[in-house]
Amino acid sequence: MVWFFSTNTPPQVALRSNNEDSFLLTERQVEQYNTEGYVVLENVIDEDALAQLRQVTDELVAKAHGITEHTSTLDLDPSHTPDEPLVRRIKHPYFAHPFYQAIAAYPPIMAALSTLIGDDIRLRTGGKINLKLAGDGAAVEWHQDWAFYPHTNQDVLAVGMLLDDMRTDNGPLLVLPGSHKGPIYDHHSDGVFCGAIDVKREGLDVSQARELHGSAGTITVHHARLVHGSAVNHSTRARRILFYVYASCDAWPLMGVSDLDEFDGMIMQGATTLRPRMEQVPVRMPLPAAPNQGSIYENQRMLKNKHFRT
Ligand SMILES: O=C(O)CCC(=O)C(=O)O
Repeated sequence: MVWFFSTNTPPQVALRSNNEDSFLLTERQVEQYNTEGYVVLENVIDEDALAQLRQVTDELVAKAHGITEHTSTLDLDPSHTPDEPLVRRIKHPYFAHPFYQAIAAYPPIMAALSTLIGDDIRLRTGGKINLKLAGDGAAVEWHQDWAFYPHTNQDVLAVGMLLDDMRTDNGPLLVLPGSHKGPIYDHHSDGVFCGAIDVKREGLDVSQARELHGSAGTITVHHARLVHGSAVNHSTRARRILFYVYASCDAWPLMGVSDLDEFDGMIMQGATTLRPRMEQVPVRMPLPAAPNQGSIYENQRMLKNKHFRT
């Protein structure tokens, strides 16, 4: 594996071949994204990159040995102990290791996304890896990413890079097809943002939800407004996914930009603009903020009527 570092360009992952054009989406895949709000793309991450992604992740997780509290990178499972470490999530991996920076700009992923949100692509935030470990890897309650970060237009999506095979038994990502065209549901509990939908209270029927499956190296792409979640992993196999959110460079966060250099420093491809594109989009602001900050698991603790059994 070769990394190229320079002060001007993000590090890059070496490709098996210069064939990123073959990752441009077909009309049918674009149509699926537009009508159903998601698409699953197999064999996007090649074997070398996947091996390195797993290795770097294992190294980070090993740092949980001996610690008692969450760190800025490691979100610990409630049953974690210093001797039997259990990490639930790696927070902001982009800032934790250069390889995660490289994989964020992986050319096949950029090629695939350019067919959906155009050639000017910005990474939003440092991402996360949900580890959903074997045994009882934590559920993620139903939610819409848009509820966390509304933008001026909806060319905003999340990419999930599968480190492990994802099947029915290990807590696959569940999506509600077409829900990205519906309302933005209330993600509040007791008047405070909790990052989860009380599906009973909101009258949201999730019985038609679909499981997303794929082998390690597959990527999932879902629209920021799509309702999604995932159940507990009761299997003997981990289900680790690296999630990155990308937006068209002209989609600006409605919560504001506090540091323009940092914002523009996350452009993976193309050019910035100071003229956000405005669309008529439904919005509920994620305020007042959740008292339990740190990760979605902490936020969602506030939800009273949990859908997934823990
Ligand atoms: O890990 C999962 O299954 C879902 C994760 C997710 O949607 C999130 O963390 O926002």
